[in-house]
Amino acid sequence: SQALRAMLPAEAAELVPTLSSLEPVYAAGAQLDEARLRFSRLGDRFHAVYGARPALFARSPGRVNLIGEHIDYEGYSVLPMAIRQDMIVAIRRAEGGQVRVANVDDKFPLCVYPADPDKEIDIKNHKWGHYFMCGYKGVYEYCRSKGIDLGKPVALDVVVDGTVPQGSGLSSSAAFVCSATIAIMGVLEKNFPKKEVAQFTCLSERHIGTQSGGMDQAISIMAKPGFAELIDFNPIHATDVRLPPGGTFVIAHCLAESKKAETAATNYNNRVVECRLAAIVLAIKLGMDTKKAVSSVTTLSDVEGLCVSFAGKEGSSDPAIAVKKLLHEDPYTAEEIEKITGESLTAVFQSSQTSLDVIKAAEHYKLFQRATHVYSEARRVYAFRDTVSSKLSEEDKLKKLGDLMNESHYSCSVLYECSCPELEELVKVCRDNGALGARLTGAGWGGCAVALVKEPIVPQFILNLKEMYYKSRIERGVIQQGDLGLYVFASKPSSGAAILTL
Ligand code: NG1
Ligand code: MG
Repeated sequence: SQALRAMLPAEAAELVPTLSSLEPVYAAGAQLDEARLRFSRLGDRFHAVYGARPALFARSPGRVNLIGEHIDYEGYSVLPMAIRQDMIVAIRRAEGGQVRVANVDDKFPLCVYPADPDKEIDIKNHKWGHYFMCGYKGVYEYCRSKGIDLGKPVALDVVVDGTVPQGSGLSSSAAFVCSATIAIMGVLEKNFPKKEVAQFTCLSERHIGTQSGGMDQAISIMAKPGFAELIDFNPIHATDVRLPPGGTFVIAHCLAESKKAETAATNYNNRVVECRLAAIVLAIKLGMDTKKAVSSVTTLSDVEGLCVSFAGKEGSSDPAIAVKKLLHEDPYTAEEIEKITGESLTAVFQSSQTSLDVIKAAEHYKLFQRATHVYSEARRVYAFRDTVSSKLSEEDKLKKLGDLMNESHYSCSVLYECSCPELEELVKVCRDNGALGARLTGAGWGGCAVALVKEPIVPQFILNLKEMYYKSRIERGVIQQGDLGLYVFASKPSSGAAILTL
């Protein structure tokens, strides 16, 4: 049915919208007024830097993942919604041979790159502008793969203005890569189906060195105002999910920044490698030929079928049963895994430098814990969606959704170990103050929590968070009082990416 859906012509062909006003993008009232001011300032700043007006703008939002953490790269569906915080880009074709990327915020110095899509990104020397170049490389790679000739690589002048807090788990990175991508498409006068853009921007962002899944780019490109989206992969597909009106999602930053690009080898990419190894070991334990397992199994979803058959013998359909019976809880050493697979780990991962970096840094591999998280989290996503569309009362729905979020957090924290002390404290403060559920969101190791809160208590809830979590941090100078609104806010599902000819 996924293949059939992918062929529905109308949906498959839906392009990234090109809009001539901000009305369809931002909610009328204060949000729209604020956006108008931001775009006009961005245009002025562009003029101040480059001495001319931008040819066009592009905008792509950040997102909050409601449930389904660290499973997109394992092939499982996730359930995020776009937020109003976004990245806006002003751009024009430039003279010369450079891509110049400036920021309205002086904290981010001008980055200059050769206009060469084949040049690798210098990930060892991280710079904020690298994300733009991920988008740049990605557009050229995609067009090349489609046989589209873009001619001589285009030089660009760019200024960006982002409101998605960085390292927050709200995907400032994908908002940047996606807005860069569609801005470049706009300049090149090319447009492509949203699904294709969602797919190739995921590959684009991997140039930064994280082996990310496709959730963030998919929601940033495909979001619709008023809906969260259930995102399926292979092929990418988004299903609208209308959330129960009585609940609001409050997003709160724990104020520990998650430096994902810099810590990839021990955190994010480490988990991707552990999942791959868990999948290979499971496949072998379930009878697959070792050579075949090593060469063909890449994700836990690849072996779900085998796990489910195994569970069937136990009278269950839960793939986690196979994990429980066939993997041990003690961490695996490299030697033990090599004995099972008959291959050295360096041989298994020879084609991926970022994976080799992981192996070099890893002491051991927690295959049982990571696999248990992934299979259980995948099921919670569907339980969440089913709860939303169930016949339960509003009250019971919200309670069930909150429970699922709490279970997700527990699994992230205990089995996937992607939380941190600040997130643990913040999640507890949320629950103590009436949240129906609260969990870390995004990659973790810092960044934000998301809490489901009954609409009428939202203002009081936020006040309590300020008092119990942020006050002492303001006193210690971690953040400034005036910036609090950037770190804790309620969010409605916002719209997806657009090219803007204002
Ligand atoms: P954040 O931390 O928001 O960048 C990352 C990945 C997602 C997903 C989540 C964990 C990138 C671009 N995004 O999100 O694909 O795996 O972690 O669920 O790396
Ligand atoms: Mg990111």
